[in-house]
Amino acid sequence: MGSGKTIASHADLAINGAPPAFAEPLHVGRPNIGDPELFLRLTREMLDRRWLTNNGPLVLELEQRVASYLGVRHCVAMCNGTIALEIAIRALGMGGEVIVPSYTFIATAHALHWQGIVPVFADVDPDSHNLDPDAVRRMITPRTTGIVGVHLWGRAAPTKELQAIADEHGLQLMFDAAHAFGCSQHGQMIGNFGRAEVLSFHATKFFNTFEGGAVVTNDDALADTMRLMRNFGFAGIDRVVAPGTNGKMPEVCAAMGLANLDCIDSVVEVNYRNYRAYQEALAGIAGLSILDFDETGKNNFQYVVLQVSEDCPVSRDHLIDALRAENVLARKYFWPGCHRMQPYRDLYPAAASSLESTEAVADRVIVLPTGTAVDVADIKVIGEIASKLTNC
Ligand code: T4K
Repeated sequence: MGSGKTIASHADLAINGAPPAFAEPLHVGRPNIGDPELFLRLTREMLDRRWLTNNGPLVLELEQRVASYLGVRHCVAMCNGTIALEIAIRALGMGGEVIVPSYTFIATAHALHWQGIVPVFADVDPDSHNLDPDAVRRMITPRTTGIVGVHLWGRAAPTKELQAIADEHGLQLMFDAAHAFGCSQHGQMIGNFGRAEVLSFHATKFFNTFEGGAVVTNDDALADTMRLMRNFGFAGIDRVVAPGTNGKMPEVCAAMGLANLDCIDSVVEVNYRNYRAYQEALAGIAGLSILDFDETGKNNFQYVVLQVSEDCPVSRDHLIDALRAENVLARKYFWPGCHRMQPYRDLYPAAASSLESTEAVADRVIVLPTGTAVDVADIKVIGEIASKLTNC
């Protein structure tokens, strides 16, 4: 809730010494809590059952409900999205070099590097922020084994073009769909593209299980392999048939997922309302624009992405500082790009030369607070702050 301060001039801005517009911080990624009573009931029942993890009934129910929501054959629930990525990458037999965007959360690159695979960063399309298929083609070498596309902000990557490249070169294709639960492309739910897609149910995602994630796939054998890998390679009591890790989702996380699943439509409604309110509040401000979504398909609208162009009278970083002074904790996701973070910066110093659009996009984006903890009145205040800041 806003503090009620009037923003009539520059002097009213917190960056110029005035009190902040918001008494409490507005976060990007404040968790949405669907049905707390259902969560508590499911948790109580879990405690009574004394079945806390290892493929318990709540995890099985969540897997079945997520799979049917997405229209996909298998959902393999995991302890988080990063382990889900690692397991999917390994189950697909990727090695050598794998092509990924650099403009993504660092987990996408780390999930490869962690397993001794070289992430080869391909540039993005500056308009969509997703992988540019031509750039992907340019990065293919004899050592390339796969492509990990990312549906950034929940906006689908160019799945058809990437599948064509994968087919032509005999590469594995999977997607990091951490942002894209509940989104679609060409009438098909995300979760059905490539050989597998990875979801994140982290607390900051519009649908959360505290920590959690899943790999979804239509490939029966791949799902079996990933279930083995998730549970140390156990194929039964005392029988280990393959190397594995511990990627299991605990029951309490599945309880949270089930309590949130019934409410996702109402969360999406709030996210959509906020997205439209931001568009309205920021309309007409020189140099600022909200990245739009294709409303002919399904979107979760969980990220409101503001782009600050070169003709904006103030810099992106000044805007961030000024918003933070007002207690609007906007973020520079995914600045500066994985290739400018360690260890990749030292390992692959030449990568930057082919990532011109990645750097340009990373330098102009601000992600704004949204979700059920943010209301339209808050967004109007943020609009007034931006308007005063840019009206030099
Ligand atoms: N691939 C992609 C493309 C991803 O974006 C991610 C995760 C992954 C893979 C990996 O999935 P997981 O292994 O995480 O399941 C956050 C999240 O931690 C991360 O899950 C997410 N992407 C990324 C985009 O955002 P940070 O470092 O920005 O988180 P943090 O701690 O700064 O939290 C963000 C804001 O949310 C803060 O202002 C505070 C607020 N917050 C956070 C938590 C956890 C709350 O208000 N309550 C909370 O409980 O990475």
